Amino acid sequence: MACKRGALIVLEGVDRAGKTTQCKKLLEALQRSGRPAEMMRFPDRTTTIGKLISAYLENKSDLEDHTVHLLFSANRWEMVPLMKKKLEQGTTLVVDRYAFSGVAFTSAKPGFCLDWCKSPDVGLPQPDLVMFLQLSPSEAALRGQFGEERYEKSDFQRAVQNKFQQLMKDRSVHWQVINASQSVEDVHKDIMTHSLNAINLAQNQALAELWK
Ligand code: Z5A
Repeated sequence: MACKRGALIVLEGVDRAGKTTQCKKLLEALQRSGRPAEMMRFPDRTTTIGKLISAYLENKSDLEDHTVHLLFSANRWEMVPLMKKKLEQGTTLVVDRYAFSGVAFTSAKPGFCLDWCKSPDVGLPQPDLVMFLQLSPSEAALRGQFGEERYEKSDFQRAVQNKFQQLMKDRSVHWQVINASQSVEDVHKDIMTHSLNAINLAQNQALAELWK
């Protein structure tokens, strides 16, 4: 490796757990401390595939369930060359949702198993750290009503939470559960500590492939 690589850091969690708030704070803190860092989010709604996904989430179009699952995965794969380039250049990537959301949301639908849902994402860049922002449904409710998008319903979100719990049993992924019911600042402190450790460790490790 010509230079020390950046770390791939993912934030996952249920609706309103604070993922976007914390990704932005982590990005700012890393940049302030002089560490090269950029943020990405999935779905990335700016691409052609992302626009199809966005219309589906906004209930402006209907897509068959397998089809939309594969589109979410394709939306990650289309970013892989850029992700690898940035990581190799030493830039840490802070990512708002990744393949774990893909699997948790689709496998919460009737007729889908975890293994089928994981298969299109096998081989994606393996995150160095996945922080799961844990928040109970009652605490999430205090943060406002659900929006208008397709998956924003409490029964479905509970099923998604169960699927995340199943995914977190997999020791091949470096999971860290974060108590997201703390104040924004306290959550940030926890996230910063774990992220700095991951950045230090990643520097001397090759990037692995997810679920391989
Ligand atoms: N999806 C999928 O099906 N398959 C896939 O492969 C992928 C995704 C990648 C994308 O939504 C949808 O696509 C998502 C999963 C599915 N569906 N759902 N539901 P999105 O990415 O566009 O939006 P989101 O991820 O659903 O956002 P969110 O979960 O609603 O929010 P968040 O990012 O976790 O939280 P936030 O926006 O940072 O904060 C929410 C509110 O809480 C806000 O008012 C904050 O000011 C407040 N907040 C944040 N932190 C705190 C603390 N600590 N205390 C008090 N209040 C707080």
